Amino acid sequence: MGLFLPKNASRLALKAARQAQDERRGIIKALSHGKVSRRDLIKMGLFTGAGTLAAIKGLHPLQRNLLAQTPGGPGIPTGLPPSPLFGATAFSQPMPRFDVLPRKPIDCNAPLGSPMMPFSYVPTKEANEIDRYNCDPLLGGGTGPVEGRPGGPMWAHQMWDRFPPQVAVEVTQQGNKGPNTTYNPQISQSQINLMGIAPSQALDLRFHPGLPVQDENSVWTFNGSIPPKLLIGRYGEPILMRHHNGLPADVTKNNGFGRHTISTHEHNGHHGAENDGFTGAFFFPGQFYDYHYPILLAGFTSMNTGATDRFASSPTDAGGLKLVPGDWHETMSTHWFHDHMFSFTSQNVYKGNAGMFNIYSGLDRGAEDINDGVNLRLPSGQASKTGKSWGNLDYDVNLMLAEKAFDANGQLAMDILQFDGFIGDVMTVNLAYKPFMNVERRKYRFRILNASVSRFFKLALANASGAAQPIYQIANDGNLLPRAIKLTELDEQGIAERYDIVIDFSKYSLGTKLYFVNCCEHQDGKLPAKDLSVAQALSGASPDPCVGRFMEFRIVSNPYYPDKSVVPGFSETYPTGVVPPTSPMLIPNPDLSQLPVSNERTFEFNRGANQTSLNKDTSFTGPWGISVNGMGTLAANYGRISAAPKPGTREIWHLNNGGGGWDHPIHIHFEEGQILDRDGLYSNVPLWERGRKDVYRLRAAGSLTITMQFRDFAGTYMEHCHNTVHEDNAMLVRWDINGDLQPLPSPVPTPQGVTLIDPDEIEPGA
Ligand SMILES: [Cu+2]
Repeated sequence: MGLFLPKNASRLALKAARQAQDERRGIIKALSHGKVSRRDLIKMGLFTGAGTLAAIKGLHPLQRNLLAQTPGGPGIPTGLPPSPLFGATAFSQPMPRFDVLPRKPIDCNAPLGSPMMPFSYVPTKEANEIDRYNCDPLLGGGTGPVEGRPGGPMWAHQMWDRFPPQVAVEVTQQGNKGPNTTYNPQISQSQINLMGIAPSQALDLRFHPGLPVQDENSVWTFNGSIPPKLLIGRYGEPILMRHHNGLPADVTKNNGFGRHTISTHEHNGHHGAENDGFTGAFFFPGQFYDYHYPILLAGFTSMNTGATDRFASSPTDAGGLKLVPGDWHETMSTHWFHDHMFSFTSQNVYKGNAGMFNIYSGLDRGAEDINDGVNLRLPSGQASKTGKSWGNLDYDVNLMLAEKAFDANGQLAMDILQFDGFIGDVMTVNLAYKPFMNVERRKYRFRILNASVSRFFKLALANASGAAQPIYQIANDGNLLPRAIKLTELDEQGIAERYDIVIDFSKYSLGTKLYFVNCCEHQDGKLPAKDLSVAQALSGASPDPCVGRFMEFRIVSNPYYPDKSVVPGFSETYPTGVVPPTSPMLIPNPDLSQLPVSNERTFEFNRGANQTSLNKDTSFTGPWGISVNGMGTLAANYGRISAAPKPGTREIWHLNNGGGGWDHPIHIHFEEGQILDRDGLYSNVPLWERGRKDVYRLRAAGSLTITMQFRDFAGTYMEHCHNTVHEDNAMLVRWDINGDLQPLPSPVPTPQGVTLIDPDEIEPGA
């Protein structure tokens, strides 16, 4: 295994690995506490100029003396001791469903203390810089604005008056504050019984009942608890999510990784840039940031502006449809939100800053028994049984995949010196180590998120004898596909990609067990080493501890009520991997063919980046970088504008992998794109990538061409690798939409307020 010694490694090898880990701890601590920078480490000779760790004994995880002792032969590097499991076994704990964040009605004109004003400070269009808080001496003392959003009109909520918040959600980023006593999965009692976790029981923050409870600063999650949090929203009902930073003011209180400043990205919301979690718009302990999510169909300023199309709609509480403006072909469903702190995203997301966001629409309304000619009736639950006309979660299940690593005490651990990518050795689903899930004999929808730092997954569903079972993929990233596709295994799933699938458990008899199997083997964090067959993955031969079964389905019950869900294109008789032309549509792609292409840009993702900026606040040096339009490969500087598409236009972007030794899942914020070719050919684009996307896996030495429109909102957005270690070191560019106005300023946040400075570079051709 690349980063982890196998469990059967010799005692000598394990001891040496632990020793090396201890020796690394000092430097990791200094780096993580900001006492030294990566730049300093290069000067000290601990890193090579390219930013990789120099091979110094005790520092390099891939020490030569360990290599020789590694079972598996020479050439397979190793380093970290395997995570202890304290006897915890696979499939011995039930899988927790997500914990749904409470929603409260809000009227921002209501006075403080009134029922329609659930916050202690009234949300404002421009950042609240009037109300002040006393900054902790560790944050420099003095006072700062209670809201950490950059001030002034440039960072005011766009279209605030047109789309005033109707729903308030309040959440706090914090360490483990003790057991969760407010767990609410918002599923029916029958499903709670089936799940086997009583919400009334106080849930300790640990990855398995047999594993240690996490220390306060080992994990930093939403509301300082597990299960992970789910935000529920629907089109045309603006949400104000107030995110409090409740992390320690003392930057050294992080148990070795994680930065106490945060910026929250709603991936991939069609929102104003002030709500996009810009990497440089982070906020400090003691502050909050108001994120305004109006939840609008892209194109709402130019298409279907009168809201006359029933397909462009949102479910009402009464079971009807509220028509909304915009293009219904842009309807989105499965999102997630996570930290985007400049150069600390990987650590913060890994530490727990990740939640999911289900967006409901007339098409995808989460009530399978409402037949109004618009609702696709995907598996979810029934309004007539639950009284909920939208957003039923009984048979619509969020799954967050992320592998972790633990130190000798069982506390969450991360090696932040792995600049090629960090992979863990303990598989979790919804932050639970290899859980099981009891299911009924009926159709279920699963919204599968890869929330890893650097690991790709490749999922198959296997029965107890190892035979692959059919899966119906219905969505890719946030978007329902044009047509469902029957598969026996999914494609590789890059970091941040979401695959929504349907599994039909009705064809299995009671007592059957099925398994999710990961077939993607990693040896390091650069790229998948190989894709295994299901049989190979199940054989136990892979040195990667995250290959093989990681989740067990137990078919334990007949349907609680008859399954009324519909999956267009669902047919047992369809062959695998094809879409018959007669197959009914889910959501056809938006038609861009009539729009002229106003610009083409090329982004090449490379190693060996230069940093041209001297601004320590906005720039970061690392081995990874991006070359724009054939110019030099540059390391991240969020004060540099690399592209500036004109509002209302369509562009073509070429995304090229500059090397064969790594893969990059490239994420472009704000707009959904369509893939025009892979390696030059549309025929190379698999069926499941022919919908809309927001993460694009390049594959080793691969390239693809995409097209997007830029519309409705303006501001400063990003494009980056979503291997978040690559992103942090420093594979990220900023792009702006700003019409003909002058270049937008860059924020430089401090606890005492945010300074706006001029962008220090504009790339030629931007
Ligand atoms: Cu990458």
